[in-house]
Amino acid sequence: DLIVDDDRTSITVPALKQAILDNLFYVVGKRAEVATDMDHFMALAYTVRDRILARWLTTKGDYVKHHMRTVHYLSAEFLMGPHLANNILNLGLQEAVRQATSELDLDLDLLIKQESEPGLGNGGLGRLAACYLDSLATLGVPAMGYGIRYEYGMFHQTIRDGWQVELTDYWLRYGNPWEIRRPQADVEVAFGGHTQSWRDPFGEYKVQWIPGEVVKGIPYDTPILGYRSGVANTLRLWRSEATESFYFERFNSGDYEGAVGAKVFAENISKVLYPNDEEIRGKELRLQQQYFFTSCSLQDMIRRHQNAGHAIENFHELCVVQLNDTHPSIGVAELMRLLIDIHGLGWDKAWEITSHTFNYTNHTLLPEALERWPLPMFGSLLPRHLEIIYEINARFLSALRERFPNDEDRVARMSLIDEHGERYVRMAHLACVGSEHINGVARLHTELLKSDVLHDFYELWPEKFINVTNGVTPRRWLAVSNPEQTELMISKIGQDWIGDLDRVSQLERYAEDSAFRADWRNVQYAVKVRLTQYIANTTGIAVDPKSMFDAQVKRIHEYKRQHLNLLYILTQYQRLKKTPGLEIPARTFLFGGKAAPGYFIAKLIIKLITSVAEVINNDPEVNQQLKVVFLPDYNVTFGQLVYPAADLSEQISTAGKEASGTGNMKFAMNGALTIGTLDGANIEIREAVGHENFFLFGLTAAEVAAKKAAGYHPHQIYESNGELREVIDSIVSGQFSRGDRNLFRPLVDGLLNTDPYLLFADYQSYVDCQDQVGKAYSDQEGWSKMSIYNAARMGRFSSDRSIQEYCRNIWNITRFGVDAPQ
Ligand code: 26V
Repeated sequence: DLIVDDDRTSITVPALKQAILDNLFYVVGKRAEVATDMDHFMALAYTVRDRILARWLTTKGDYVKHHMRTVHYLSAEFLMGPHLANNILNLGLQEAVRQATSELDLDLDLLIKQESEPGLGNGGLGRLAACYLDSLATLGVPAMGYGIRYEYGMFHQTIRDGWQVELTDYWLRYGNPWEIRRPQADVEVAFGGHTQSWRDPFGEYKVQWIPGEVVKGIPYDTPILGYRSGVANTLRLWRSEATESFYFERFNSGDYEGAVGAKVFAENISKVLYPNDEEIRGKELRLQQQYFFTSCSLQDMIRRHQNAGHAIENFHELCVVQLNDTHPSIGVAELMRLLIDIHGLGWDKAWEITSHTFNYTNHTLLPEALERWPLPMFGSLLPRHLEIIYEINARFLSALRERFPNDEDRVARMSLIDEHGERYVRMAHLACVGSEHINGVARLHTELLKSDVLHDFYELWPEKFINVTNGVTPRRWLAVSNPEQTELMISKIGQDWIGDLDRVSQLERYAEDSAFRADWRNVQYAVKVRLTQYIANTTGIAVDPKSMFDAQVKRIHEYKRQHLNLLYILTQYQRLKKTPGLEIPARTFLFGGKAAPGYFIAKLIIKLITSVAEVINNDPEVNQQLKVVFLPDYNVTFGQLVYPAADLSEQISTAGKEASGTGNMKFAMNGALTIGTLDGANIEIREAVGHENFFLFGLTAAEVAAKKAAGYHPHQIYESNGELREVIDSIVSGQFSRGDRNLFRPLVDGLLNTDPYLLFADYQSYVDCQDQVGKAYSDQEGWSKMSIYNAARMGRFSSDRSIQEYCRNIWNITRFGVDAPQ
């Protein structure tokens, strides 16, 4: 009953052409003669959307009809990237659309570039959610993504005088052709006020929450296509609006300021994405956002569950929730509230349902990133939830005391309330207590959760802990972004690997085929030329596509150590200045990434990169061998350009700090070699591709911990390492700051005195390893072999594999695809 090809949605070339012209006229409202590239993009997007709708509505209907257990992925961020090219691929319309647009004299690649990406995420966590939606739909898993429709997404970055400057991201300016507003499915969310309790006629204790404010959540739905699966799942994002009643009540009683205030309060909630890596603690609007989208989503789930004819008592049998970090963990208390206060269940039944509904993914071990809310603020915004949390805590702690008698230290450590000094609600503890499973995102990360950050919870409930190593979608990150390599691969091993990445292993045998290696290099060169042109257009810097492209693109953070990369660049610079004509292979160092607006040292790292780039790129003694480029405004769209073009991938975080990394996987799939530490998923990537095809350096996580415990003295390393000393001295000398000896002092002093991320401890190991990389690159045949082995052994790192593990080990979902009940 899947009708996708009627008069209106036929996929023949003539029908596509007619549809583009019709949509241009009837939806965009333009004649072809005056239409802009943006108008043509919109017309094409609507043409593609029309061909998604039948799949979408059929999928929805099937899930209801077959009573399928459904995954609800709750995430404050979805970093989707542009939809058009991905949807065309997943529909299997690449050739037809190219033909249709070309017959209309339209440049398809130019139209694709018109789409402004929905940047509704910061980085790894938000992009992971997007890859997982792709895989869920591809595998035919009944699933829905729930989040916030921020009006302003991740800020845009420009560089002025070498410094980052932030600009707002009004991504909805030209309209969003992919979303459908569904005002009939709105819900109400309350804030503030107080609670009242009483005994009902049967003696039952009842509580009513009298809120201070009520806002409305309106869902906006975007279809998420599976790769040639015929399935389209839904991403449902909530927008906050004022409720008419609250607004008008105040207005009519003459309280105009109150009315306007209520409207501002409501509309602010979904206004802007918080840039993370910043001190979020104590930002009340952030807590409002988290509660808003979590409450909207849970109410929506319950309504849909009941509308499908199911009893509330069976909620957890049909609905499973994945908490993407602690951001939606207030959901544990909210589901309890909804079940008890609204649906009339008793505590025990409500807890049985709740604790079998939620699962929690942890994405970071950094202590400053663990969410805690000041208790007074929490209590005034969510008074009923605080009561519920106290009750959950009382029951949890009394069970804990039974299990571990006379261990009040443990009780204090594990309590949902932090009582050392100022009191806080600990969101990770709430998530752990309320969840059936807790998972880390790479093997090492999960082990460190168990031994460190969540050790007490692991001792109490070892069976809850499970690892699911991250993955990325080969559709967007290979087939869409690297058509040149994809075409070469298809010519040798067919195209099944796009939907089943384990099959790329068939590429292995071509590593030993010199003709194939030559083709592989030609493809790589063509892709690098593409990036070279983009760099010239955006920065004016001329780079040589024959040089090694050495790339580090990710958020700017001290633990990711962009400045360690810089120390090597400066080391090479000093060597070349000392020994003119020194033989080293030409290298282009590419950086991209945003610093949180309030993170001064990260911004100073950007300034140092751009300052070093200016000096090196303009120094004729070295600029044939070294180039440094900082590419502004790194985002998904730009990632799609840089991952395919890189020869070397920098994954150089301090061991134990990067939970997984996912850029590491995108690079390797595209044939880049990795220089990296034994951190996050690097460890598993190195195992998969073979130790001989990976450039390893640096301390292990255990060595890092031991070094810190023993007392780490970076200044001694500075004193005893001549090359390092010269590099550091050159930064302080003002050589890269037009004589200003103070500019980089905060950065350098931090390294000399504390160096919390152990750059100096890893410096020599990194430099030696980078020198080995240079030697290896000089042997192009050897390099190509390693590159092919990398690409061919990345099957495990498809997000399809990750999602299969979630289905099997966490969600208990065994039926894949609506047409294939097992
Ligand atoms: C948040 C914050 C907030 C306050 C200050 C410091 C700080 C540092 C990092 C973060 C990010 C936390 C969430 C996140 O994006 N984690 C990333 O998740 C990816 C997907 O699992 C994973 O690959 C990355 O290693 C991890 O950093």
